[in-house]
Amino acid sequence: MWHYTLQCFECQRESPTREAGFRCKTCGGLLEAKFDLAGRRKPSWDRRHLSVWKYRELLPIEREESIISLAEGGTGLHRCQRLGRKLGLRKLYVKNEGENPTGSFKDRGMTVAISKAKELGKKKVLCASTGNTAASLAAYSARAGMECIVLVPKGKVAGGKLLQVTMHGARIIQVKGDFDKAFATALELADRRRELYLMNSLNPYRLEGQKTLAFEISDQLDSKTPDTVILPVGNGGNISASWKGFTEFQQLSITKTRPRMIGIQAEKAAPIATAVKGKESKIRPIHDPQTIATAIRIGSPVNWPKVLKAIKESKGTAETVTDLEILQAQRDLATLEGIFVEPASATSIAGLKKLRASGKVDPSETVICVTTGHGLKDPSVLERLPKSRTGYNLEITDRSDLDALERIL
Ligand code: AN7
Repeated sequence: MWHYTLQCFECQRESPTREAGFRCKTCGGLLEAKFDLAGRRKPSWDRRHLSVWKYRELLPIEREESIISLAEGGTGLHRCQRLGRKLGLRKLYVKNEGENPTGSFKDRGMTVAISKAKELGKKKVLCASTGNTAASLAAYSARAGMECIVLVPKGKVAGGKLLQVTMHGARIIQVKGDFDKAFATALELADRRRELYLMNSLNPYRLEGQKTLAFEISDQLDSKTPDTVILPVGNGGNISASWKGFTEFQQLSITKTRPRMIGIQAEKAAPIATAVKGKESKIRPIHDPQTIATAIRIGSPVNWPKVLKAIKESKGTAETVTDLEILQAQRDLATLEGIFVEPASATSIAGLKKLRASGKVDPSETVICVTTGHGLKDPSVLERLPKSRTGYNLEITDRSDLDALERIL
């Protein structure tokens, strides 16, 4: 590990790296790990296999024995020619984060944050979640032998995620209301009971793990920078961590330029996209957000200052998509490319389609859509599929039934 400090994202004041808490003690701003990269060269990591821990010099873990891992990262960057043709793009790639151990990108951050929790001597971890953070934390805390408590919005978490949390032995508290209520409760709890270590994306160590998404994309493209990276946005941890990753690779002269970052939100859960489109410098939280993409059903995203800065600095933008557009994009990716993602992940594809139609993405661009979670997470989508896709019901009793079946095929 190279030397780093924890700094306030707003006032730049340094916090001690042990017992820093999750907000700047002076101004209440978000915290961020800063590696001093001036004069540094790229480490000799080319022969290590692609994974989160390939980049351990740039991860804030002091001792290798602290690392708790389930083999995260190293996900595929898939060239998508058939879908690209449909969307009018020559160079479209999907970085499929559903290939992580618990089926979502959250594992990148969780392996680092749980390793940090171990280094800090924590025994009990806590998070609020729309599902994937909870599933990931439940798995990693089991692996670390820690107690785990998750708060989720009651009745609004996809079935696969609930199954994961339960299977890994975490305690689930179902909170009436939406994610924002569950998060406020978790914050309060962590404040009252200091032995509970908060693992939401306010935790700067999680974002350090998540920045490896950008490192991997750069490595998989042989240090060529894509023009545009499109991600789903909920709390905004992933898009801001990815931007930090692209920035660090540029500082190390591994890449020459940085891509444009584009965030996609569901139409009725879009505080960030609304602020970006309105050129506002603050977001306005949304009351009672709605979308079929339950993973990103978030009205008051905690990382919004980092997201607005990433989008602005990168000359990117944000877009919204409807539930119908999300479901269509989910099916397009599955049928044209064999990649099955959950609805929240399909927003990156749905958003790209809209941005192509409005001319905000050009046919010659190299575009990466990040798909953040596996399709099996949310089996409830089956009920939303058109009848023509769910198959025929036939009773085969004699030859004439078989003849009828043959005629259909
Ligand atoms: C599949 O699990 O917030 O913008 O509590 O599960 O970094 O929040 C999940 C978020 C995108 C948004 N795609 O990422 C949680 C949670 C999927 C997700 C996001 C989430 P951020």
